[in-house]
Amino acid sequence: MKLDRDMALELVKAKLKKERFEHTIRVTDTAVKLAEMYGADVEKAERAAILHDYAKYRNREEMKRWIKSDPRLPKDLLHYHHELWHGPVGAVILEKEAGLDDAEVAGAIACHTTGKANMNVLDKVIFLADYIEPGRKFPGIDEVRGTAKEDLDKACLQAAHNTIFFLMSKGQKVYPDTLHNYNHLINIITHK
Ligand code: DGI
Ligand code: FE
Ligand code: FE
Repeated sequence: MKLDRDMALELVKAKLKKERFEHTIRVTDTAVKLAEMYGADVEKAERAAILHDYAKYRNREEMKRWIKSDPRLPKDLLHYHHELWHGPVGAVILEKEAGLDDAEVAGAIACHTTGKANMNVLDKVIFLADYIEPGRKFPGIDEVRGTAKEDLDKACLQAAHNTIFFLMSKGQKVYPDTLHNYNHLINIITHK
């Protein structure tokens, strides 16, 4: 079974609350624009954006079971905030439950919350679209939106920086991939 655009929309509409579905549509519009600007596969960006929060409202115990049982899911997730689980778990259950058979789309969904070192252009588009979609009101967001028009790496770096800053200000743990993403983007930008 191939998961086409309309099927993907139906699928998430059934799983998400109204506001979350509206966020998903805004992320999708933003991701398509970014993909066109930065040369990512537009259809894959659209599909990944539609599906990125598919597992957002999954039962926490169920997600825990997936993390424990699926060899592809990093076990260290269990030691970090459950908010981080819906991306990696979503990627796996979309393959098992919904016939998603595109590793690049699944990969972008998996890392959309934290980022990771060495993201490809599709990963970056989804990571950034989720951060800058027009409904977001984070501190410093307008600067990131401006940068997103000029430099994808720099905009991702600003988003990662802001998220780490926010987590530290609240005394929260930072997941290693969140830091790996930040460090990797610093390297890219200093060598440009
Ligand atoms: O699912 P969304 O709400 O659309 O957005 P998201 O998937 O980016 O999740 C957002 C939350 O994830 C936000 O509250 C910040 C948080 N987050 C991102 N990186 C980390 C993190 N939380 C912790 N505890 N650690 C991280 O490294
Ligand atoms: Fe998310
Ligand atoms: Fe999201």
